[in-house]
Amino acid sequence: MTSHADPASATVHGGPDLPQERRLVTGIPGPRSVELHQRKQQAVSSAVGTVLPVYAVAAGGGVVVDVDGNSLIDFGSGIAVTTVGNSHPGVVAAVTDQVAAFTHTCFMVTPYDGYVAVAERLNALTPGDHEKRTALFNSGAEAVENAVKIARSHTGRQAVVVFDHAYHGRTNLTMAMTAKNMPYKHGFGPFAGEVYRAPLSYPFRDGGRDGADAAAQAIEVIEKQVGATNLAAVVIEPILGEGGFVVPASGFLAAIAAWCRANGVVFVADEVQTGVARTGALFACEHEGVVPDLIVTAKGLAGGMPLSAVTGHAEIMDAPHTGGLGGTYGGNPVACAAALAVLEAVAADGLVERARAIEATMLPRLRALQQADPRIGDVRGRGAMIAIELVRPGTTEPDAALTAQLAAAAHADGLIVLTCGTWGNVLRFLPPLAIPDHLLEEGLDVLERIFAASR
Ligand code: PLZ
Repeated sequence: MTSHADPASATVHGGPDLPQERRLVTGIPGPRSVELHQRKQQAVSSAVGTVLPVYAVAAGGGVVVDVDGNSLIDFGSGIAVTTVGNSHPGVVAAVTDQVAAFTHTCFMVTPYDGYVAVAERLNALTPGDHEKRTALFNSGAEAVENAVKIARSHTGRQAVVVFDHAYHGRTNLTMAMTAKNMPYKHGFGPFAGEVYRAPLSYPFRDGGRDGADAAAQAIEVIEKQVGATNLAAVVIEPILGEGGFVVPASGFLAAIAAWCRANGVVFVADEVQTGVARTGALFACEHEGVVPDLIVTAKGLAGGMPLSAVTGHAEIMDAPHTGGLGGTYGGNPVACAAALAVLEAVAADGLVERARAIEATMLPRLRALQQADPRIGDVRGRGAMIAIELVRPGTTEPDAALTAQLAAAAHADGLIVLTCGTWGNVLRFLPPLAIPDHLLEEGLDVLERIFAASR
């Protein structure tokens, strides 16, 4: 503990035993958070933003507790990471044991079982019963980059196709793959070459065009502007994350995947945000019956420990030369121990079903809200990945100001929500799957209240 730490925080334990309640004892942010935030501004680059400057001391189940003793309902999961719940007991035990045994050897120097076990689990759990291999990394962006390296090595081709509204990360290659300029790319060029963008199926904004039609349009762009024989990989989020929780029309993904297969192009599903039970399937591709050649996972995989993976066809994964993939920390033993505990919890706690139950609670209430409020243009999503797109009534014109106002109102009322979308006009909800029903309902009560108050 440093001299700056709040003495009270040392005695606070997180996890599901935290009181599962929304409790506001100060304004949001409270005085201790305000003080910490002033320190942050003096010490941390101002380029690292903060959605909600309440400083956490504990979290678990469906709440985040701050330094002032406020307990906020969590509809964010640290951006879709704490899917099994913060400080899940199984994760805490596995991490504690591993930390006590050894923290690092580097898998490329003297390997260990945990890495191999995570690879085996991902090979078994990801869609398709073909022979698979996995490589582990630290962040989502790093894994996406590696998927591209693997696809290039396998195909001997260079071009990469991504889609409108895509988000794939903030490293140089993944910035090029990400669609939105502000805040992700602005002033940070030049970007990596050989990245091309195709149109996406976006039912709310393309007149509900059917999936096969939208795919034909994307394929036309790819064939005319890139050429299949130049193309190493198509990389797509099965449900968009930062880009606005867009669910492509049914058939879109399958048609793109089939075209890739017919043309020797590696089809990569970026399931960094959607993977590991979040959408009411272990992987979001499953909703569309799509088996990707490579699948990228991160976020929900290790309960908050930094870990990401590329999993796919053995012959694709084995294409790069030995030593061609790696990194000092990739597949760190503590992160691997956490991932094994997460995957166990997903099965033991029935979290795929839990995500579906969360959808079944959220969608009807949000759709009822939409009936009463013409500013809600669209309610969409799957599982515990649900969003509201806000527009000027009777149009599809994005309303970012209203979105920011509603997010701030939710925060002030003790509900953590995030925004997203190319136009910043989407309110998104990503509760931990460990959230109890009464908090899920109360979070929805808060949303109803703030929508009513803003009319
Ligand atoms: N691919 C689909 O959602 C990360 C980014 C938050 P990293 N999304 C949250 C921010 O503003 O930086 C993400 C994603 C998809 C890749 C990534 C990148 O994952 O672990 O943040 O690198």
